[in-house]
Amino acid sequence: MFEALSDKLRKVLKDLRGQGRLTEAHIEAAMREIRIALLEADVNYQVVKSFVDRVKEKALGQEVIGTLAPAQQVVKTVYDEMVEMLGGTSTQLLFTRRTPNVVMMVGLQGSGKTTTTGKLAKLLAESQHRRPLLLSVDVYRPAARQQLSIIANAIGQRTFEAPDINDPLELCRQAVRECQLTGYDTLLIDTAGRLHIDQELMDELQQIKRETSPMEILFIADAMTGQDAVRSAQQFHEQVGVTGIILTKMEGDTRGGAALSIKEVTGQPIKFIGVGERYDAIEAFYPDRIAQRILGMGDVLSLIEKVQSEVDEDKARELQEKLARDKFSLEDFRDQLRQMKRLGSLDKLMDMLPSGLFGGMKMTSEQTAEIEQKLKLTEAIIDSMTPAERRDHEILNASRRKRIARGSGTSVQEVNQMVNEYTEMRRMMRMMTSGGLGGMLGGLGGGLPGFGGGRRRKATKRRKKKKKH
Ligand SMILES: Nc1nc2c(ncn2[C@@H]2O[C@H](COP(=O)(O)OP(=O)(O)O)[C@@H](O)[C@H]2O)c(=O)[nH]1
Ligand SMILES: [Mg+2]
Repeated sequence: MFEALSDKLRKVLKDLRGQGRLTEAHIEAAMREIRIALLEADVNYQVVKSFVDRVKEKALGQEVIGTLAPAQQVVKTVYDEMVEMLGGTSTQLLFTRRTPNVVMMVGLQGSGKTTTTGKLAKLLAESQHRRPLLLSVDVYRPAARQQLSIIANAIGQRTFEAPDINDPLELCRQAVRECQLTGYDTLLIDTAGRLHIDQELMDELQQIKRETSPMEILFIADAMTGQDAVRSAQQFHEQVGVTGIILTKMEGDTRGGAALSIKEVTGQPIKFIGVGERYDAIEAFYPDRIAQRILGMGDVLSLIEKVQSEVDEDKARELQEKLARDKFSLEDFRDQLRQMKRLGSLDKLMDMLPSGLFGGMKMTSEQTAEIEQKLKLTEAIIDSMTPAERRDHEILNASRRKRIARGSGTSVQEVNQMVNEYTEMRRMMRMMTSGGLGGMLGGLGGGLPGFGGGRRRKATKRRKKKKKH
């Protein structure tokens, strides 16, 4: 997917990052290349134009904010705008409590409607606890209904069968009734396709829509047909009104023109992509992940890789167990601090986080410097403890604290504060032990001494909110 475009864009952005000082001319040149790369990827001309205009305006207009280098800012702008171009946030199928919720699959012949109906049924049944009934109203081709039955069989789902009925509307009526009688909560209707758009088909789809009041009308398009897919999506949308798009055969589409244009042209989001002939080859569509894939968002990905390679898996598991059993000692805490230091400066670490993470939490360089100073103090204090003290902070009485303060060149007050923050952090970390990387980063951004309590709580809350989506 997107190989050609990805190669080109990565090169442009790498060159940009290689510039010592970024001038307007550099940005202009980069934008020219990005424009060509997008057009070569078969992205709609208007979409390319507005994309390049937006990036250029932001890249040229922006001041140097915070700690991002100018080239990084341009990369980030390209990324942000690409996420927008792909649809912004990911979009789930909408379901209500009505029985059944109807999902209509529409599109041209050969686009993948029947296959995708099966894939979607499997996905909904297996990962969203829905009970789907499948219905083919493609009464024009004898093999069409049989094809859906075979697929349904293969995925362990049921089709509504009424071989004697050849009227699509009557089939819909009966299938809806069947759902109501037997408790299927989702009716997936695989509609007939044509090689080209014709009015007869559009009329039929409108009638089915009126008859079944679908929650979702999904336009299925073959991604490999590029701008043809975009054009027919637009026409179907005008005539029938679609609520979302599924692009099939994405795994074979090296250019990506349809994926990059269809949302902006039709206004409707891509909800899923088909990535193979198998019935599990369907994925929810996440604009941010796709943009990262295209741009090789090294920044984000390398951060994750870095964290993963530096933090030995076994050690992480051991740590989790300790946290769970409330055995996270000052010794472990110091290990954590050292591990963090190996990841690089806090500044660099924060830079690598995408703006979406933590709701765009950004620190000024003074703040990071302050935290880094504090981390150094913390390490010095722990260094001045005896192994027994590091294993069990409860034995830290007044005279021990005094000795530690002297040894680390700090004050008793600073030692007290550090110990308090450590116990508070222990409590916090216990609450997010199951967080994996998120928990780890949460620990980084939220649980560390040096952040005020208010900020810490806010960061945690924001992350929780994100998870719900
Ligand atoms: N490689 C690949 N093939 C697909 C995908 N989705 C559908 N197909 C194939 O496309 C062809 C047409 O699919 P079908 O569901 O019959 O299209 P319909 O005419 O719209 O119902 C079949 O050979 C499918 O196996 C996909 O995501 N990837
Ligand atoms: Mg079909």
